[in-house]
Amino acid sequence: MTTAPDLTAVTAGSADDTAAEQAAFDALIDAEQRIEPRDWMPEGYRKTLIRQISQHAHSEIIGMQPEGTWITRAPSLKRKAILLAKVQDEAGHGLYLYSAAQTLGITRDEMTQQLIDGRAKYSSIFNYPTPTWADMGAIGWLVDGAAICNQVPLCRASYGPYGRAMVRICKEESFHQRQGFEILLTLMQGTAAQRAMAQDSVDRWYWPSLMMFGPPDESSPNSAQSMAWKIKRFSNDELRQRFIGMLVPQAEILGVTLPDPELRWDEAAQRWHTSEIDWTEFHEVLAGRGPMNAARLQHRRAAHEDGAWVREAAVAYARRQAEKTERAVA
Ligand code: BYC
Repeated sequence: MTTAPDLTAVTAGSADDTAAEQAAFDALIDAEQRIEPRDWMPEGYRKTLIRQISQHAHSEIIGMQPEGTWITRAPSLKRKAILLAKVQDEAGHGLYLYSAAQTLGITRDEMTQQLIDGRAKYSSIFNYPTPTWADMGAIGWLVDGAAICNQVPLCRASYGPYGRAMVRICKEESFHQRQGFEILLTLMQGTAAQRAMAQDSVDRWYWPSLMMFGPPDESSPNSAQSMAWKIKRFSNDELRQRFIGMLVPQAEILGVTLPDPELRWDEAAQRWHTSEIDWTEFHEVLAGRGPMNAARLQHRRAAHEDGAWVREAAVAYARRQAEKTERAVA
């Protein structure tokens, strides 16, 4: 339904022109200025942004599913209203991000097709199940907490539409994180069974939330270039460390235990010492073999097919409106 902007005018040119354009692009990046959709940009920069922003958009859209199943089962009207608002925010984030990616010359239809065909990646974290209400707390606290650590620096991403979209998204994520923390706090102040449910949920979500930051720096093929282009501002491991530092005091307030017996602050190395993350599990999930990969994609595909009549009706309506305008002008 959407058409890609014609970018040939800003990408074509002689070798001299290209060198001058590259120099102008480099100067903008060096000066911490923003690159805007109509500015010249290297093809690799465009592709990297389309890859990252579309994966991020898909994550928000698929990320509605694990929580969406709890909307009808939330334990009170107030909890239901809050969860409904959070899931709606995630749909909104997906839409801002798809719009930001569209400014780079890919259509919404292409991105959707890549997702439902299983060709696109989305965050590994959304391939885990949500069997208990406490999972709504753990997702808010850990998953949105990790998202904030990862995404606050993205507000300064060099590509204007991405950085600006992230500002609003981060404000909303911070509300999401607090609501998750508050769900866990309430459970931890409840009965023994509620405390056990909260701890079990933290045990299941802790390691996958650390995987959200991506592979270790030495096995992250995209980091160096993305940091040079100032899309990413910190490495995967730097952000993971920052996240652990944020969790430790909060876990103490909650009264939950982070499920890593080796976790401690290493004063000499000035970093958190942790057990080894299970990278085999991470790669299995990325390869589509996580506990919920197939169900998530199947659900998204079915929703897309069920919505076909809405898209067709919108196109037919737009056509009729255009014909009406044409007749009025004639
Ligand atoms: N899951 O070279 P690397 C949310 C892929 S939604 C899956 O380090 P990069 C929320 C990576 O794509 C939050 N794939 O890559 C929503 C790459 O593969 P390709 C989602 C992963 O891009 C609803 C390969 O591994 N957040 O908060 O430099 C409810 C090598 O990695 C993952 C974002 O999308 C992963 N965890 O760095 C609640 C943030 N990690 O593309 C909450 C924006 C890595 O080369 N994205 N891969 O085939 C980023 O900041 C970066 O893309 C990453 C990875 C840090 C994730």
